[in-house]
Amino acid sequence: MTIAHRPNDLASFWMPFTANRQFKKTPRMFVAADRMRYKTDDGRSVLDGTAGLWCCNAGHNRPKIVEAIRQQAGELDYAPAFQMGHPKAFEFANRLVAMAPEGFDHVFFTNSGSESADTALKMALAYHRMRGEAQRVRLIGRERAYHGVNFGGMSVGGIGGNRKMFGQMLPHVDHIRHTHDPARNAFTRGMPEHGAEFADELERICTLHDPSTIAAVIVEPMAGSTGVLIPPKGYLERLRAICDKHGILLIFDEVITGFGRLGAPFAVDFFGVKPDMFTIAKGMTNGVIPMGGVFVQGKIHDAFMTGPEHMIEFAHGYTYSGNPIACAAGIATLDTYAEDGLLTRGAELGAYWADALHSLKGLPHVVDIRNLGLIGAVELEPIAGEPTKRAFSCFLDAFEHDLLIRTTGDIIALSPPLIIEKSDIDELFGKLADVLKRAA
Ligand code: PXG
Ligand code: PLP
Repeated sequence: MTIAHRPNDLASFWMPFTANRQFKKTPRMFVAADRMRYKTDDGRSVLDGTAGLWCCNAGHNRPKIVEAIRQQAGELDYAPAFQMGHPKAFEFANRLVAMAPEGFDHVFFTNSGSESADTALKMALAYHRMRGEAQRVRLIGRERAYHGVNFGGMSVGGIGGNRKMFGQMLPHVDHIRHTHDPARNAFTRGMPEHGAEFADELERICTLHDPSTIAAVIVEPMAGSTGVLIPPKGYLERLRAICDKHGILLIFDEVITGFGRLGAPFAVDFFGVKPDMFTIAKGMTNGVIPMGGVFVQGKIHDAFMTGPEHMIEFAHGYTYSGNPIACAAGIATLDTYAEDGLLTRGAELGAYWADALHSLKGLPHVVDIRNLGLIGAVELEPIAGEPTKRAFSCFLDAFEHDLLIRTTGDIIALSPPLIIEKSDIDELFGKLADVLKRAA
């Protein structure tokens, strides 16, 4: 086939989180996308099993979103984010607050999940300082957590490979253990039974550091990037109780779980546990335009609204916070989610999805399968001495057979657009079963 869209020199672009040398020897290029399918530069149609990178929740090329972006670009392309406003930012914020769980009255805009994580951490530190508790400087994360790649999120993050090259990071950070416990929970459908007590490690850390020095605990309510770790029953409630007891803020990172991924608008709705703040990105604009945000409870926002009125209350923000085109895309995204019923579609399809996913049990190398909402993970036994190689080979083989999956370590992660149909689910798991049967 012709490769008309392929650039003739791939050297200049240093690709993110990519095996650059491997990629540039055998490039994998998408040139178009519509709904559940990508099109490759050699004309193949590839089923999107990952909603891009967990972000295109309404699928691709959705007309309302495309049109909103076109219109906004021709009407108001950019307005200064600091000390100036434009109507779409306020409209989008109002729409978001209206759909957020009760109490999350304000939203701060960023451009990515990484910026959202760092923004939330800075808010937590500043909040305590505004209230006269400036000694609360510690931030607690969790092993295997992903909160993006900026210094704050990396520091509270817990994926060793993302940290080890970068020196000391933020001071005053500690981590509780992760919740993965395959010995007790392998092949669980939905939330695992065992492991609520892993939250008690926070109490130990409080004793060690003196809880009055801890500003915030940040966790993904369901850890996505590390390979889909689903919180054990009762675990998040216990974290909340320990934070409450010691006056510590609890931050949920909903960059992946937000906007319908679990079958409810947010993980806060799904799990029924309320943090003090939560971050969003990805599905906020259907992944089409970069945007992120932090929802905060009224008490957080209000603590800043003191002092002379001409003074800036929170010395933080980005050139593109509330960018008009991003806001227009976001509003159209929310309309699309509502029209298609996507924020609860995961609840309707979840059982069918889980049945299809768990039918892979017994195939070669499969040591665990996990699911929640429209998320799935298949954990493989690593090749001895060559971690990640088996899953990466599966990724390459799946792509050659017209299926896009994600892998992290030796875990295959699935998170399709929420518009997925039962026939697509059958196709996805049929293809994946063949991949696993061929796997070395
Ligand atoms: N927090 C969480 C919980 C995330 O999942 C980020 C922050 C960072 O967002 P940005 O927009 O800065 O990338 C994320 C991003 C994967 C994968 O395949 C996951 C993410 C990004 C890319 C790939 O697991 N999560
Ligand atoms: N670096 C320099 C030199 C800048 O002037 C700015 C913003 O004005 C930034 C970084 C931050 O950029 P952004 O607001 O897009 O995050």
